[in-house]
Amino acid sequence: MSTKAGTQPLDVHRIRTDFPILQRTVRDGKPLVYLDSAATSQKPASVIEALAGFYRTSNANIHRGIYELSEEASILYEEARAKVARFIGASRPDEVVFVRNTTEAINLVARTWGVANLQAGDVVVTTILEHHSNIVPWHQLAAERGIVVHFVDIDETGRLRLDQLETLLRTQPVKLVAVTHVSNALGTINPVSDIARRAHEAGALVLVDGAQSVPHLPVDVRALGADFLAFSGHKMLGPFGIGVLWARYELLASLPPFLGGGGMIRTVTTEGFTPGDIPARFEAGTPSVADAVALGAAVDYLEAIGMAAIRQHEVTLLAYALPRLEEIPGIRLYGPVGEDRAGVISFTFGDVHPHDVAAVLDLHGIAVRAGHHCTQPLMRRLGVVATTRASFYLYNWEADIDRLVEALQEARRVLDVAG
Ligand code: C6P
Repeated sequence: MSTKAGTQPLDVHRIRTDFPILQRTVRDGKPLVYLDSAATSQKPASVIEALAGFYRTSNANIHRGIYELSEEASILYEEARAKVARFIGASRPDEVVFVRNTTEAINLVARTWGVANLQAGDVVVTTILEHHSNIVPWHQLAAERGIVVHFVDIDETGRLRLDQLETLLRTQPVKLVAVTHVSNALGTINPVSDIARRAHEAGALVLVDGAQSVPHLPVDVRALGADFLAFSGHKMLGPFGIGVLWARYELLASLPPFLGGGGMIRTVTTEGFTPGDIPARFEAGTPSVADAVALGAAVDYLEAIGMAAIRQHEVTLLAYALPRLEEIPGIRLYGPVGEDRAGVISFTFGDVHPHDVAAVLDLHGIAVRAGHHCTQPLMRRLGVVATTRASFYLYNWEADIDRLVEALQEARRVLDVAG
């Protein structure tokens, strides 16, 4: 059977056998229901093996040794870069800078492009949907350099107020629009290519936080029209400790270095240094070679399944989950309903604290996240201190949602939630 998007439904049975951790039990023998992929994804055996295999057979420092192992490690590292570049539609591999995570990628932009280009009074526009990692670096520049940070609000459905963005672009000296592609708390998929077009017309650059989009949707940097894209390997089946900053070649080549040290220079004298070429200029010190190689294996895995099929799978799960959750008395769901919604469901449950809801679900073997999700401004905007959040990925299936709904029904009785 073909789905609406023309993709084949995922064979989740088979996919689940690729993820060793999904075979384990938790809390006295209960099968694990993992609904926290927005925090970090689980890893298939091929990724775990790529990581271990690198250390077993190819471990050496890169770009330094003139011996076979080092050459091999260097080739594997650069092959991983090329895979990531192809995966996101980059024009060339050297547009991909390996960093530790999304947070570091955004800080890199603030500390290089921001410091070189932003003066007192210049405006960075971000949004109320952002993760702290796309807020705090701009607050830091505001404190240090006197830039001004403006926040685009959301409407009652959890979608961005593009009219506010338009007004800011027309009336303020906006130099950068820093926006998340997908909200980690509400699941809102922002119209980033539209935002980029508007920003560019006003002469501003666009930074896209792709932490929650690159793992879950087909993302093509050219179609997106972004100038910078930041994302983390650990949310897309890869290991911790590796992430990506992508930027257009000419833009990246115009930036000063980020951290100083080995690997990022062309020459060093007692008087000074000249920076190296990109991307090495931004990869000071020994990089996370094995993690990059394993990220390459994660990209192979995602490409073999197909990003359109993964997206369609999450749409199907959402369509199954939302009406079932809505039926539970006392539950309040947040986020838009429609095609611009990713597989993230934040909710509150009567006046029970979200941590207590998550603790009860944990007793059923269900892993969800509760808290502010590193989006305190958004929580304040919604008038809550926290939410409970279930998030999906390619290895989740309807049985996981059935378990969640059953556990919430029982939690309602245990916690005495008013309907
Ligand atoms: N969100 C969540 O549970 P790092 O930690 O650097 O890999 O990713 C930061 C980050 C940036 N932007 C968005 C939209 C994110 O969702 C995250 C990470 C996790 O929602 C941990 S708070």
